[in-house]
Amino acid sequence: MNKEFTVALVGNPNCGKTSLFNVLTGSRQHVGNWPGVTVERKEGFVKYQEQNIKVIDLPGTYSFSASSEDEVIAVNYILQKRPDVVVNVIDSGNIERNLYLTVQLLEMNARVLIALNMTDEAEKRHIFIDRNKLSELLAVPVVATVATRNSGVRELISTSYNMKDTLKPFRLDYGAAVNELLSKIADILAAEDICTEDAAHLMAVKLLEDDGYTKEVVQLEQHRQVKELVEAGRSRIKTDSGFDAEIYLADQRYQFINKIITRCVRKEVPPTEDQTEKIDRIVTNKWLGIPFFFLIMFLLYQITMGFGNEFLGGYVERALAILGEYLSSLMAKAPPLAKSFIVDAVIGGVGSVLVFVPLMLTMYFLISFLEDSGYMARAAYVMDRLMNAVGLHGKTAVAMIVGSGCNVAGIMSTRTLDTKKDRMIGILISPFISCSARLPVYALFAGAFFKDKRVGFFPASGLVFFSLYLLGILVAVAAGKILSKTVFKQEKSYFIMELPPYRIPTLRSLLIHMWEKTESFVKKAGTVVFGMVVVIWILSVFPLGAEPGSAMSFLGRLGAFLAPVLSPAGFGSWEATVALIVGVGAKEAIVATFGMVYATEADTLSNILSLHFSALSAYAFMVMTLLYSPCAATFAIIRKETNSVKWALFSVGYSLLIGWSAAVFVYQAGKLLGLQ
Ligand SMILES: Nc1nc2c(ncn2[C@@H]2O[C@H](COP(=O)(O)OP(=O)(O)OP(=O)(O)O)[C@@H](O)[C@H]2O)c(=O)[nH]1
Ligand SMILES: [Mg+2]
Repeated sequence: MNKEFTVALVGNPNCGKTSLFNVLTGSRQHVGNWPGVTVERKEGFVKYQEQNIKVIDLPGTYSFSASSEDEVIAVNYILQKRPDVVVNVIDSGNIERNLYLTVQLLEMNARVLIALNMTDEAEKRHIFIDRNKLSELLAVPVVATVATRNSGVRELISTSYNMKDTLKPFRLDYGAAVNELLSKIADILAAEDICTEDAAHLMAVKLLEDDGYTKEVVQLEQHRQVKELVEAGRSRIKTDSGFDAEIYLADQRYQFINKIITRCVRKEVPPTEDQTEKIDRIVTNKWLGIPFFFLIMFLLYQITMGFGNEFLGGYVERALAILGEYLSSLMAKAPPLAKSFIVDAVIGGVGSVLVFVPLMLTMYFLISFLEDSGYMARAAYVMDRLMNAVGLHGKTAVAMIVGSGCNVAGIMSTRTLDTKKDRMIGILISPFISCSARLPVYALFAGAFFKDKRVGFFPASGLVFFSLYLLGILVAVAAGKILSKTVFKQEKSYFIMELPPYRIPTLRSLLIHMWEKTESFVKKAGTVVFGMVVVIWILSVFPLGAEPGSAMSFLGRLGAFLAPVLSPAGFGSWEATVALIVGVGAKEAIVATFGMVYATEADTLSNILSLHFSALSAYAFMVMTLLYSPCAATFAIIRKETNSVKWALFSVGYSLLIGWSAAVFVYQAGKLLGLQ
């Protein structure tokens, strides 16, 4: 069998790598119109002439000076794994900046193929690139692509495959003296196996630039001879050119790029201001930006609740009720235990979670729209000011927005943060963000207590959602502020986020994203949540002799034992206690647990809940659900990303404390104010 042929997609953030990866391999990886969507390496396959070609999607990077975790993943892969072909994806509208990475790829002897992506957009902006000329000047093949329209993609793969035997070395001319010095350093790096022969030249350039990441990779401190050469070289450049070496080298690189650009790019300046700038004058406006962001999130929750849950969800609820009745009539003569399993655990437990599928569909459709249109990047940009005011890094805002889908994704997105301090804070505060798995809990209670109530034009339930979302952000920001003043004291780092042009999302990509997320919600309900429901169902029917599902069952006794702790928050019943315990596994399971312990054939769950809670204690319960503990999946990712069980446990401990205190505060303050 032939050795596997590997093609890696490499390029600046947000240039369309994942879009190309998806059309090439038929995958459904997350695509979004903001830099930093992909933070992990992904693999897929494409068949070409009976050969399976492995395609690798990587996080975006601007250069080989990786500073954040996601960039390190990309750069390490290219340096160490040596894919057969590097497909350098370029955003044609920003070719100058994108070529900066290209030059470095060429300097490390990678077998480069350029994919000039987004040519549609470039043309709309009157930017025309002569790709034959570009190919000639850089001596690499160039293919024009439009990933979103699947154009040029076959050519991309056939060209990659057919260039497997050609590789021409590339050397940028930095001036005779520097060239000589670079060869000298590179020779030692290769001879002493400090890095691979191919990477040696680029590493030498980067060392002269005093690049921190490269110094770490080649362990410069341990190689005296190289270190001395580098230091001597840097001071020589300084004396000869009058500039620091990094400035001199970057300048040479840009001069080279500019020469290329003048020969193969034609820009006709568009006569009018483009759409993006017009929209941004309002959306990123100093005064209007933040209110606009909150308005968007407010509307998001209104639509999710009003249209998704109450309108669409109503149909699903009725359909499931009919199915439930049918199943229980089928089971009428079955043994009581079997009947209880079907009615309580399956229909009551898992069924009560599935009612929220329309809510998920709506919410993810809207979130995808915000991501794909380019608004997400603006949200981070405007929130940066707010974040900075409390000493947090602006990109933390991305974690907060992504986290409102799922906290695990939010935590993963902190990989784009540059310093360890910012990253740790981002990770530790992400679990406070109200994720979509909490929505079913809010929706259940809102259905019981705030249904059909309106505040002005808006459904009260939507306001409840929004208030919890705001509370999540508030607590996250406050916790971040405290952590940055106490545990993680360090100097401030700066936020740079490129604002991509607005793009009209393709319906296909919105539907795929919406479906992917909802599918995983349904799968989770059928597996993890179902598993938990089975366990608590067993605990609820034993010991034999005690009435199943009563306070005397094992489950009831466990709940009753811990319930007094929760009494000050207004929900000290064994059922609520058990639900919260189970919810540590997955927040949706809170709904499933109520569905199971309160299951009856006669009445809806909402109606039964209104017998056990007041509107005030229901709200306190929602606050608790929001804040009290990261779920099991979030715990696991905190452990993995911080590489420490201690920090993961810390996050559980401090959020339990915060969640409990907040719930007690809400309930007690509410009572004092005479609320019920
Ligand atoms: N008009 C147009 N849009 C494109 C094209 N390719 C990608 N896009 C859009 O560009 C945005 C970024 O696409 P991604 O595939 O997520 O980019 P990426 O390079 O993987 O980004 P990161 O993972 O953040 O580095 C998305 O909104 C895509 O829909 C293209 O050829 N034309
Ligand atoms: Mg990507």
